Amino acid sequence: MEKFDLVIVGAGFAGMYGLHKFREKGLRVRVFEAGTDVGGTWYWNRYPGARCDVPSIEYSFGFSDELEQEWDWPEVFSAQPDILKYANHVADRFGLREDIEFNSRVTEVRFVEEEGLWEIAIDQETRCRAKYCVMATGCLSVPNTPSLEGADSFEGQVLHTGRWPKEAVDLSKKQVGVIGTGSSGVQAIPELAKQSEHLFVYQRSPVYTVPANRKAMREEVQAEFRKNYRQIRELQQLNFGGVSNFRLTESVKRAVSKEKQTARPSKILELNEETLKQMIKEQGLGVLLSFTDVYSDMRANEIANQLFREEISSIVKKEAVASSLLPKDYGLGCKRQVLDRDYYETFNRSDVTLIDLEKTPIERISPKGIVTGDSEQSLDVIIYATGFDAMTGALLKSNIIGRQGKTLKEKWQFGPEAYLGLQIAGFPNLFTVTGPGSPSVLCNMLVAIEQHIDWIADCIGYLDANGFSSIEPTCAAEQDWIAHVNQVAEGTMYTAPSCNSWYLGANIPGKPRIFMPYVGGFPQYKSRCDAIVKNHYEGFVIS
Ligand code: NA7
Repeated sequence: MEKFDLVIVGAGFAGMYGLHKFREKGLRVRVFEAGTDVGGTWYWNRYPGARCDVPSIEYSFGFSDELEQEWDWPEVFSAQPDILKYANHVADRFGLREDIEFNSRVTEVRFVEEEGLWEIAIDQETRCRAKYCVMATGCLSVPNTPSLEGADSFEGQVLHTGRWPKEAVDLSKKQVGVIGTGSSGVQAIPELAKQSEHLFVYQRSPVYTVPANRKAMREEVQAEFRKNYRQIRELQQLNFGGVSNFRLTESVKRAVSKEKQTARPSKILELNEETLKQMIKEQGLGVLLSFTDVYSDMRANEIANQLFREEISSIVKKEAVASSLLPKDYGLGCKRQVLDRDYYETFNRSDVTLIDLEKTPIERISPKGIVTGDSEQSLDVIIYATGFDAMTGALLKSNIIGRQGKTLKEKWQFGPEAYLGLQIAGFPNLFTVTGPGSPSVLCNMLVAIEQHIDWIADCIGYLDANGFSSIEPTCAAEQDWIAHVNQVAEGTMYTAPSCNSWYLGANIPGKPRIFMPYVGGFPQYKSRCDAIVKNHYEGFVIS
């Protein structure tokens, strides 16, 4: 059986950077990836309209000056094909593919206690062993396909946004149904409407979405970024969500230097309705997201929600459709913010029909289409834009078995228990990248990934340099950390009783309702990780 120093599961951005970093440290590394190429999220999510909701400059690696200097982004917010191109460039530039096995799904990760090694099974056949195992399996990588009665009987084509085919999908002259109006649905719907003969949108919960920045990257802006990358990366480290807001910072500086300019008010409760409406008119709906009290004060939240609803009602021409599109049962800030391009305008098209599942739920899928209430809609294609088993899905699906044969599924039956989202008690030398309990999805993922990989690399370096063979957290440290994660999430919009989000696991029937990411902010999290190291890996058992 082949033996490595370290195995990485997944060749998305976390696995790619991990491979580069651990190899640099002199380790013999092997990566296993289920897809046929690198890119993770950006490999699988090829649906029309797929795009990143973090600016291109921020959503890029900061570990290599050369990489930064040689890469240009065509748009301020990147589309999926451009991010995938970047991932491929990184793989080529750093010669990553030679240590990645593609088409290789990890089906079991078992700790062989007598040997102190991890044994990794690929496609239930080949096995290899490694001292360290790094799960770089992503936070949103296991698609959620709801079990709807009769789903298998459908005779047309079935697609999922999170598993979109590589080959072109021809929707022209097709009656297409799309289920789901989260980020993926909202991004895809305007494009699907253009491509299909008629689009039927099956909406269970309306969404709060604001127009995305659609600007092309100007040469002088790219040049400014290129000159200031070090400062950008430093600012990212200091920002709550791992974004530098570099140009914003510059323009704020310029604004402040002009004596007459005053800083933008930070609280919605400080402004009257007329002023707010004027601000929306001038700066767009997104301005509502910039007030801090919208996320912490229910009154402020409802003012923003109401202004949002009024604005949408003015875009959507048919009153009944507008009314269905307005979220009423939960507030802004509960779910991950969605950005769109012409989402609401799409519902003014005559070839788009909204089916409000709150009024007429899906009864079943028939061989010919979707049955809601008494009516059956004939369809050629059904597209599931129904999200993911987030944060824990991919880890649990990998069948991880720790000390004394205890499975991760058993350990996490009441919700994920991990220390810093990096390690799990009972699973020595196994690391999770952006695992539950870390800022992960509440942070710029690339910043979160680099911090985790660097931390793991330093940790392994420390173990190897000092002749230690194993590290794992204590149960007490794990419990304390989880208590802290819950405590900082309490009282935020994320955990409001009316909120049902994938952050809470609420999108998957039977999944324990627990707020999974760390909401205390990236800088606070990072300084905690660093302090723990300084304190001789406080909370970990090293042997
Ligand atoms: P999301 O945000 O989980 O959205 C999934 C959508 O699918 C949402 O509208 C769900 O309605 C809907 N859904 C889920 N199950 C069903 C069933 N059974 N029937 C009808 N509708 C259903 O996933 P996305 O892929 O859009 O986005 C995930 C993240 O990826 C996003 O936040 C970005 O970070 C990138 P619900 O709201 O649960 O009522």
